[in-house]
Amino acid sequence: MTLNLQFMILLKFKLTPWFCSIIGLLSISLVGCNDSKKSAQKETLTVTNSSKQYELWELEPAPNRGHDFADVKARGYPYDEDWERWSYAIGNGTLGANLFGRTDSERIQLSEKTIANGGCYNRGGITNAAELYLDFDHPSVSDYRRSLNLNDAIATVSYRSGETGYQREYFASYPDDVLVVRLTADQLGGLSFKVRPEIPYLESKEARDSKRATVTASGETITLAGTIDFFKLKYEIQVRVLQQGGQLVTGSETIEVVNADEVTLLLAIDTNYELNTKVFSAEPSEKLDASLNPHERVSEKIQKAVALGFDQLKSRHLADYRDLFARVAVDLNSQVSELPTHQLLEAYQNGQQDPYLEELMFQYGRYLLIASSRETSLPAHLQGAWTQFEVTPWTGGYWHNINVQMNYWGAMSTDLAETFEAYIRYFEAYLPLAKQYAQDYIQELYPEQFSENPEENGWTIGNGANPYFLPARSSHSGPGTAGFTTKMLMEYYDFTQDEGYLRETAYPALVGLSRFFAKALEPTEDGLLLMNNSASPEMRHPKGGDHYKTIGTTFDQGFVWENHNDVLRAAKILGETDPFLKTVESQIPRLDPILIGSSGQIKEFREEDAYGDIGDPHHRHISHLCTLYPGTLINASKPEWMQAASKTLDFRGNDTTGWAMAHRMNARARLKEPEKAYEVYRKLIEEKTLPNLWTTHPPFQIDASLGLVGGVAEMLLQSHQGVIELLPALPQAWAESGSFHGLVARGNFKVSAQWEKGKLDQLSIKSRSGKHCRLKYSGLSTGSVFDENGRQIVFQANGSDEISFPTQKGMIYSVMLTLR
Ligand code: FUC
Repeated sequence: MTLNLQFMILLKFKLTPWFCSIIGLLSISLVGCNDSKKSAQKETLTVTNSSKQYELWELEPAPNRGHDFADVKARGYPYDEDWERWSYAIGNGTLGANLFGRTDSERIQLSEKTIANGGCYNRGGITNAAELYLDFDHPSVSDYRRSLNLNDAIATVSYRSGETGYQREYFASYPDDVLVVRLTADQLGGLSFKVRPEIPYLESKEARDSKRATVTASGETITLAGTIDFFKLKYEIQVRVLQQGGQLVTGSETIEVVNADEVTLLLAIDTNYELNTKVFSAEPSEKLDASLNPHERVSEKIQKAVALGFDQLKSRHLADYRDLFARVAVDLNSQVSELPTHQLLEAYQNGQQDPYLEELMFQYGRYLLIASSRETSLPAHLQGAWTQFEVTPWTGGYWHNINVQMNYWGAMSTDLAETFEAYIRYFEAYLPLAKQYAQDYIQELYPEQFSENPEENGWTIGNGANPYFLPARSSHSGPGTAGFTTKMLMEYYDFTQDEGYLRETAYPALVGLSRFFAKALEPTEDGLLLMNNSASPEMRHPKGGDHYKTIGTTFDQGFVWENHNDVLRAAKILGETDPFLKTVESQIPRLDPILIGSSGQIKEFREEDAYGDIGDPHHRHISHLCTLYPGTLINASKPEWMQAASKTLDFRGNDTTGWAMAHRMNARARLKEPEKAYEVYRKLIEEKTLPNLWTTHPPFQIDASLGLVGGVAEMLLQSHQGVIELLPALPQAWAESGSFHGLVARGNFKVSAQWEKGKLDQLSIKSRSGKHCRLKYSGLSTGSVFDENGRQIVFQANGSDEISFPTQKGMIYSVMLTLR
């Protein structure tokens, strides 16, 4: 375990003797505030990480009935139900694979984030890279089991056919950028199968999606080389077959393994895509470097992997992955289930309260985030890192009116900030074009505000981006969409406290956006500043029809408020004194971002009176509550807004799509409504979760799976108001006892806690950046604080529930709260 949880704060609340006996460890005599160092150490309880195993597993292979073309009209795409519901996804941020675990013909469906055709909007969309079949021809087997282990990011298959036992292991290595499949049999010479790749969708009906490809086998290698016309994309996939014992029979497109003892398959993918500004700004046919051939890069990856060999590949994969995954544990007092995953889900859907599944979904979300977004990859897209579609719904792109942000809602708080670096790289690459869009916008609409110095017009973006395309505006999501994006950039700083990043990336991004906003806001007669071309994402006119465009929606005004305030905060940290900051300061009081309507609701539109006057009252988006979550404008210091937000959520209801439930869950957690947060979490699992635990919009989208990670964390720990609040939204269902380990609070504090009967009884905090620590929990100020050397720390109390004290980087502090 890599957790650094040696340091802790031990809290003892107003424990009654019966409570002490229940929690056993605390049944020793309680110490007073002035007790000695020795007593403090003696009483300090060690919070350790649990090593609970999280696994998806089944006793049957995934079915593979292929695409259903019958209802293409209704859905708009052929539906590969078995892929979506039953296959297991592995990935390394760049390459993704869906595993079926079959014994007749195993299907490994491959994805790579830059393999794109014209897509549904003629501006690029990811498409299925290839299918790799392993023909075993084992039609009847026994003792079958397939699994996806989340602790190790390794999938397995095992079964018996005749006299022989077979095993497979699959993983997608980030350090070595290869997919590895290891096949063994318990009898020497027992392994015979054919490796047979297929390039799907070569017969596209649409010219924009057309592609050409060849499959050639030679010696131990099969090479798939293709071109997709739309972006003149070149891609290559190599499969290397390494066998021990037996022999290989190489055909023109296949390799047959005959009577081997064991086999390792290595697979690498690459394309001529390079993430840079040109890939967004150039014409489709000019975006990529035609002289670049991925062949060299793929061959190099394979050669390196061959040189390392299976054992090293596996240990390098495990070291890389475990370092991320094992940082956080959440125990909701559950037992590892003995049911295959689909039965576990069915039992839950039938009303069984099983905290194991609730933990599993949380850890699965963290797994999927690591598998779909890494430091050097593109960000996680609408389907994470996976697609089997020829034309992926919504291009499988980066939807900026909530979806791409939601992908990272759990990244910082569950100590996976590295995964967000993918978005930072992406942002830096598209920023020059986003600046051009701001210039165009201001020049066209506010020529009097236009500045000859391009930096002074800032930047802006629209909604539906992808690795090749950045939209300037959206027909249904207002300019606040860019503020939704900078919120993520600021959060990365708030959690990591990386000042270099704040200075070089986040602050310029925030200032740039505030500059754009400052020019685009229109003064009203009553002295307000309102955003024109404003929309509340995807809301339509009262009687249906077109998207509703107006002035000053809560979404747009709210994100201007958030960005303007974050700029000032960042400037203060960095000691920036740009005179433009005065403009920002003067605009904030004129934004009037929150209005309460006659139904007691947070208005979505200024012209709305009662709830539901405009648009769909049960719309999936709750854009007018984005300043509650992920923003901070609606917070506990404004109880009337909190109440109105709660009412608004009640009106909106939970009958909605997958990701929309995840937003409601986070919003309810922020409102400190534990039962309502839990209710919608349950509903997301019951109604929008598939047997492979992917969540669905529908269709399958990754956002809810990743958004719920943030939701669970938000129920256990909050820090958006400058104070670390413990167990702010702990529902009855989790209250009996439980713990979390390694969640991160803003200020870069690593926090672990344990509770019993709804009350905190252990808390450990490591200060990773040496910032001032503010803690909040009922009765906290009657306690004492000790550092890791047992030295008592003087803290300041703010009322009975809040304390604050300076910390030293790397130091651990313990607080003891005593019986009085
Ligand atoms: C947003 C949502 C849709 C869908 C799409 C990909 O625009 O409103 O429901 O999730 O993104």
